[in-house]
Amino acid sequence: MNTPQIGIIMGSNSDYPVMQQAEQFLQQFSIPYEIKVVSAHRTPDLMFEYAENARSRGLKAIIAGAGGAAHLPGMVAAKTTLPVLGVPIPSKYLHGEDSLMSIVQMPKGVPVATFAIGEAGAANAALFAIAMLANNNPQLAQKLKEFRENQRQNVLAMNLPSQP
Ligand code: RP5
Repeated sequence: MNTPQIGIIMGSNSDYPVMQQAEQFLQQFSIPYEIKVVSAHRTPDLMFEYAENARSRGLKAIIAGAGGAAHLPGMVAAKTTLPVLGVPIPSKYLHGEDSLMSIVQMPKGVPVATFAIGEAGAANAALFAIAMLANNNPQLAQKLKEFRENQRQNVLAMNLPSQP
């Protein structure tokens, strides 16, 4: 059994369509991961337990997505010294700007690496976690390089309707 290296958590299953982007990248790069709903305000004891035990269980980083008053990434970061990568989830009335402000404005001393609102943020959080793991894994670093090269080729092959 592969020990999970990255934990993906989110405040609600309604966050999953966004956080799935992170999951897909971890799958694509064959990173052992775990994924679950952990709510800061609805399951605070579970959140503390998760954060406190994350390092001893072998996780190397936690990707945490939350929306609204999005305190999950910050509270998890308060209870672990693992890198915490925060993904602001788009919210109904403030469209995720509330989530972004909640996650990005961590007071000095307890960092949360904050990504873009929504799918791009979730995808980039996973790619960032993969880049961290790649520091000690040359094979993974090579895969990441190939991924970037594919993207480069895709852009070079792009044509516009009015382009000669
Ligand atoms: C947050 O509240 C979650 O992260 C989610 O983005 C938001 C709404 O949750 P639900 O009402 O959909 O469960 O805790």
